[in-house]
Amino acid sequence: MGEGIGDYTKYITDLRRHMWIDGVETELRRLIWQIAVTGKYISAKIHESNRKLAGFQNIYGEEQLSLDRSADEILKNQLQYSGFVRDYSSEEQDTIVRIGQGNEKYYVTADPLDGSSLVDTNLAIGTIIGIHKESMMAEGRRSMVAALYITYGPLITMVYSAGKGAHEFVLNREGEYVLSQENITLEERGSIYSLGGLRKDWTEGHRRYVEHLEEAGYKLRYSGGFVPDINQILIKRGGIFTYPALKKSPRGKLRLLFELQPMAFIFEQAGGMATDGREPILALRVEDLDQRCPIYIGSRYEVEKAGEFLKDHP
Ligand code: AFP
Repeated sequence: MGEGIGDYTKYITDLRRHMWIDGVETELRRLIWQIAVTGKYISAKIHESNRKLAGFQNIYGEEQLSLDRSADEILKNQLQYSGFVRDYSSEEQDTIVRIGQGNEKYYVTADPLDGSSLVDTNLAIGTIIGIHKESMMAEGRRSMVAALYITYGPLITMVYSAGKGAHEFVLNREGEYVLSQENITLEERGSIYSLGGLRKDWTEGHRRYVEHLEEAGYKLRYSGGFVPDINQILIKRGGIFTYPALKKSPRGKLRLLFELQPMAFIFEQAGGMATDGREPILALRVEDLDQRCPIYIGSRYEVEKAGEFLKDHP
């Protein structure tokens, strides 16, 4: 029998086949694939790191970059001249960097290695990516076309959405991303909560909200790594992650552009919600690269309930 299309696709790794079947635009498909591939190189860097960070020298007398900066270099180099990326911005860059010729379709934001302070404890960490079709200094809902995160844990997994649902892939022994969970959909409510910030710094409204969850028997799950903590809420199909406004820092800790927008994009695609306690994250305009923002992200019940408590006790 001739090599029909059905035979051909079995040679394509699941990630590319999945995006192709989903009708993801060709250049976006190739861009997501290129970024997913960097996950392998970043993972290799994590495993080769010998617990030393920036400022140390390796045996050749070269300054050893911190893992964050190494991951950023890998991503930027992979995307430079890809033909798809006009501008690149990341937590490791002071400004938006023009890495293309200026006529490319997409703009990429990155938290190249979030949670890097956890590496020496061998806890899971991750890479967070946002893909925009116009300048990233805008509302996410208008500029974003895709988002993905890679979790470096016992397995390397990648969750992406290009606006057609949220899907998880696992990197297999052959170095291919194989589909593990398709069209992930959150329940109306969950049973776990992940709470950032110190209790003594919480506002009255946030404290009352947390007490409400505790009275309802929610289980605490918090590692200090945004990516694995968020990933747990998604894979367990519900619950809430929050890093709230604090008395001394009303904008909280996490960055709107590099951390919150991509996760909000994915969670909305999975039927969840993401707000700053009042407004949807994707409705907020990015005013500067380092803009921080409180976050309530997870299943609908918990995010809406947070809004009620914060409205009654600002
Ligand atoms: P690092 O990247 O410096 O490890 O910070 C991780 C992080 O930005 C995010 O991944 C966590 O959700 C948050 O900080 C944890 O903050 P706390 O240490 O204040 O709980």
